[in-house]
Amino acid sequence: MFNFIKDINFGFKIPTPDKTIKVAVTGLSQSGKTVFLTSLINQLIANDKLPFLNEKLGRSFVARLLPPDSVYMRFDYYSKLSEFRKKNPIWPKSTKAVTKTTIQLEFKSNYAFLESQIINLELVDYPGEWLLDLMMLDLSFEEWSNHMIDLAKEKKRVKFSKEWLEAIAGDIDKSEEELFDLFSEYQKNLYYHGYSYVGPGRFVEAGDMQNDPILYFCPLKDKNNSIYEQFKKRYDLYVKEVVNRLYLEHFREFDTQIILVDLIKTLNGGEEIFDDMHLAIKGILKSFTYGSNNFISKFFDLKIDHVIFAASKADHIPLSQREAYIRLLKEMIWDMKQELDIKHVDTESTIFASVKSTQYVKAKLNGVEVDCVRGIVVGEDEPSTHFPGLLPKDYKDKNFWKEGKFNFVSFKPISFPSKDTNAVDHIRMDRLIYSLLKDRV
Ligand SMILES: Nc1nc2c(ncn2[C@@H]2O[C@H](COP(=O)(O)OP(=O)(O)OP(=O)(O)O)[C@@H](O)[C@H]2O)c(=O)[nH]1
Ligand SMILES: [Mg+2]
Repeated sequence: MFNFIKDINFGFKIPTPDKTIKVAVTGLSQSGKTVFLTSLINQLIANDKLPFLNEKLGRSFVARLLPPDSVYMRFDYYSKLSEFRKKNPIWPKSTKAVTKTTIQLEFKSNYAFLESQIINLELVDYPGEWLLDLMMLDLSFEEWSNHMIDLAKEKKRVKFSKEWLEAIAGDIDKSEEELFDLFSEYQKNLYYHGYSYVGPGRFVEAGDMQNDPILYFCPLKDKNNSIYEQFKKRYDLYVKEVVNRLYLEHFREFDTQIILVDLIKTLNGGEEIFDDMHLAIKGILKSFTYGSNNFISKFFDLKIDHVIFAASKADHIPLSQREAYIRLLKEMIWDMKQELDIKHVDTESTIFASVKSTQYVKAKLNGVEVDCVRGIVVGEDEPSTHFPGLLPKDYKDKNFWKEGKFNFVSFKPISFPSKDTNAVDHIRMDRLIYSLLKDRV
């Protein structure tokens, strides 16, 4: 370990931590995990825009990024940072591998005779679409097939699944590869239309498994079909070789989980997209183990005892609608929170923006003054002002989905400051970081 550190000439001897906080940064694809991690590191190192955190902690700290360990790929903060520091920065690419980053925080004691406290904050970033695969670990091919076929027959999905459903009904005259193609086209189509509950992950984004025959399967109900056994075999292989390996390597040891939720996408997409995301987040939640609070589990197999649900991209929401945005998050997660409460898991819900890419402004709409956001829309060069629509006071009234025509646009990121002593503008990142650290420092 120390040889390794010496090799890359890290420049200082790394102190042993008094405590390590292991955080799984989870959320569906494009929910904002990678941007969150980049901003988090940027904020902690600069510590110039975290008033809430500093006030709550009551002690000063310095943060440093530690070199990678040998198991995980490194979260490449510095190349992301240099992209963000450009004059016209762009958002990072979708994540294709599991990466880890460790930030070491050194808290100075307020008393000269007491030593500093050292906390390692380990954070793991995932490709969003892999997370849903973890559900397959608990499902046999038969169970998975029943579940997926029932889902495909739902009214809202039939328009995408029709061709594939027809192909697997009755006597099948398509090849195994053709069936795979139809099913994966259906999944890609769902994804393209804003659905979150899609998968298996490698069917949507094959990555290094492009053209791998292991993928040539799809859900089937008819056990008498000659290809049933073959599909079952490939499913079992996929679960064993792809999903289980991922789980064993990357999903076991956490004490805290952040679940990022992209509510902006649901507001644009409407009730179906909201309900589908709800289903998908519940799916992710199933894959992690919760509730520790006992001596044995603390030592042998960490279990998550703290879950933070965080709605990202809050810079799309005018200031006056923040409360309504938090209520929408609570609407999304209420049943999951209830389940976690039963397991004595501490839950929180919050909203934030990693990179505040808009300004709050007022503008006249049909002669009425309304609160808007102003930023540079992706694909444009000059800033423009946007009124995204009005979030309701009460989400119980389902009419809101019908009436609410929301039009959230995608904004370009603002540039990160060029010095390490200045962090990028954010919304409530200091509260989120405090939630990660509280009770532990
Ligand atoms: N305006 C704004 N947009 C954001 C913010 N964070 C993320 N986004 C948008 O959300 C997109 C996805 O963010 P990522 O951090 O790459 O999402 P992810 O969860 O890592 O996605 P995967 O790697 O595909 O799983 C970005 O490309 C931006 O368009 C934010 O703080 N403000
Ligand atoms: Mg990512």
